Amino acid sequence: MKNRILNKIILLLFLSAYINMYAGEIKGHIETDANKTKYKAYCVVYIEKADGNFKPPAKNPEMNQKSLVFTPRVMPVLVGTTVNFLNNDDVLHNVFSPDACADKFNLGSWKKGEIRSHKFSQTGCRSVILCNVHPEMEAYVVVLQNPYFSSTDKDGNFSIKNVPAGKYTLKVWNEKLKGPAQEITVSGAKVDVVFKLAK
Ligand SMILES: [Cu+2]
Repeated sequence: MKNRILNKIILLLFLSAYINMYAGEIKGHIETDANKTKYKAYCVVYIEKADGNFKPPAKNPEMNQKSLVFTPRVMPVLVGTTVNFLNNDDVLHNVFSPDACADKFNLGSWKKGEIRSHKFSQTGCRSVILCNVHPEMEAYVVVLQNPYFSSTDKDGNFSIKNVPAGKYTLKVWNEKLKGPAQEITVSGAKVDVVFKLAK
């Protein structure tokens, strides 16, 4: 009996080492029509569902307000993450979201150099972030089930590192454009993916 348990433990240890050995990177880029290239920079590529208990980062990610612009415009976060909204302008902003999945939060107004925060607790929420004072200000927080996600760079490139070996559904989110989900298998090597986005 003891031996059997021991064998099981050894098998599990080997299995987890094996899986780690074959963790890989998902990388690729976004393609759009020639008149929609600006959206390449504002995509989130993410694994829809992964096994595991994931903890939000110890340090809250920050969404800056500078020169009447939210930066980053699109922020992917693990569910349970608290986002800090930092006012870097001489004027007051009033940051809020009308979305129920983000508790319709309204942080009020605060001075330059100060921070107010909101915790995003609903997986699947794509919360628009707005300012009551400046209607042109707009950003998005994309709330995800696991930490295997990537924002695209200005050319639409993305990279998700240290993904455990396995089969996954890889998705892309953009405020305006859409692209089909892709079934991928991670097994040590790099997985190259191209998403073609359209309206
Ligand atoms: Cu504002």
